Amino acid sequence: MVDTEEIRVSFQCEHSSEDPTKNALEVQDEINRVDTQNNSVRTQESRWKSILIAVLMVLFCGVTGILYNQMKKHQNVTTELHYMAEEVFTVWNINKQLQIENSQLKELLNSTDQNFTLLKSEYGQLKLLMNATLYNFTLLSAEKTHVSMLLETTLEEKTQVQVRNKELNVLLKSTLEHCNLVEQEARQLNLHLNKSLQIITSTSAENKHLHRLLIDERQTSEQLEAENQKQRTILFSDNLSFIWRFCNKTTLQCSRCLPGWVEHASRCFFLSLVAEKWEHARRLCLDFGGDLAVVLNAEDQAFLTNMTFEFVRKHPQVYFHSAWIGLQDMVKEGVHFWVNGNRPKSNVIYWKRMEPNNAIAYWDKDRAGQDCVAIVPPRRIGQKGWLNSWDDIVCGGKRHYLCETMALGLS
Ligand SMILES: [Ca+2]
Ligand SMILES: [Ca+2]
Repeated sequence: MVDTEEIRVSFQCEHSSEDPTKNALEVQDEINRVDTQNNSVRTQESRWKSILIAVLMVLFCGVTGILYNQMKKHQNVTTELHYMAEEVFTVWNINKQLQIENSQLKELLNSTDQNFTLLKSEYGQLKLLMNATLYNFTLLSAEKTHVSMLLETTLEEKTQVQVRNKELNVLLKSTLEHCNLVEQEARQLNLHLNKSLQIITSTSAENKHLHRLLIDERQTSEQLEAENQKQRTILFSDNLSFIWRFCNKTTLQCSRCLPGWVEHASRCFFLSLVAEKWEHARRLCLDFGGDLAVVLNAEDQAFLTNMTFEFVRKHPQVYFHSAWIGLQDMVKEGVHFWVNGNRPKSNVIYWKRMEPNNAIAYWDKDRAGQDCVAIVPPRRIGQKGWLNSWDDIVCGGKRHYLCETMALGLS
C-alpha cells in the first residue's frame, strides 16, 4: 500500500511540467492498473486524503485563527497605543496643571506658615479663654443647680399662677362688662374735669392773689400781735384791774356790764336770786353803783317783765312772787315817784288790773298800806295786757329786786 502511494506521488512530481491531459490519462491508466491491484490501497488512500484534508483544514483554520487573533491583537495594541498616546497627552497636561498647582501650593504653604504662627498665638489665647471658660463653666454649673431649684419653685408658682390666672380671667370678663359703664362714666367725668380745671385755673389765680393778701395780713397780724402784747401789758397792770370785772381774762372778751348783769338800752340790769325788803334792796343796788330799776318806756317794761318771766321759767324750784322796782308812794299816798325823782309818765304806766289798791293787811297795825311797787311775772308773755305787771306791795315784805346801772363807758 505504501508503495502504490509513493509511485503515485512520485509520478505526479515527475510529470508535473508535461501535458496535463496526457499525464492524467497515463495517471488514470496507471491508477486503473494500480486500482486493480490494490483497491484496498485506494480506499486507504482516500481515507488518508480525507484525513490530510481535514488536517490541512484544521491547520488552515488554526493558522487563520492565529492570524486573525494576531491582527485583532495588533488592532487592540494599536488602539491601546492610541489610547495611551491620548493618556500620555492627558497625563502631560495633568502634570503641567500639577506643576502649576504645586507652585500655588508652595505659595499657600508659605502663607500657611504665617497663618500657622498666627494660629499658634491664637491657640495660646484660646487656651487662656478655654481656662476662663472652664472656670465660667464651673460657675455656670453651680448656677445651673441653683437655677434648677429656682425652676422647681417657679413651676410650683406657675401652677399657682395658672389657677390665679383662671380666677383673674373670670374677674376680667366681669370687669370688661363693667368697663363699658366705667368708660361712659369716665367721659362724663372728663367733661366735669374740664369744667373743674377751668374753675381751678381761675381759682389758682385768685389763690395767688389771696396768698399775697394773706402775706400782707400776716405782716399786719404780727404788727398787731406786738401791739396787742403791749396793750396786754398795760391792761394787766394793777392800775386797770377794775376792767377785769367786766372782761374774761382767758378769752379777752369784755362786756359793758358786770357778770350776771344784762345790758339793755345802754344800761345794765340785775335780778337778784334772793328776796329783800324794798329799802334794803335799794341799798344793795346803790352798792353796785346803781339803783332800783326805772321804767322809762314800753321797751323797759317789756324787758323787765320778761326777765321775771324767764327767771320763774328757769328756776321753778325757787319761790318767786315779784321783784321790786324803783317806784314808791311813801311820801303821799297815791302819788308815786321813781327813785330818780321823776313822776311816771302818763303813757308809761303798767299797773295790773285792780292795782294799785294800797291794800292794808290785818297784821299792818300802822295801816301804812302798800307803798312799794314790784313787777309780778305774767303767766304768759306776748298776749294782750301782758305788760301790765305792776302791783303795790307792803314795803316791809321781802321780794326779789331789779337793779340797774349805766353800761360801762356811759356812766
Ligand atoms: Ca300806797
Ligand atoms: Ca296792791
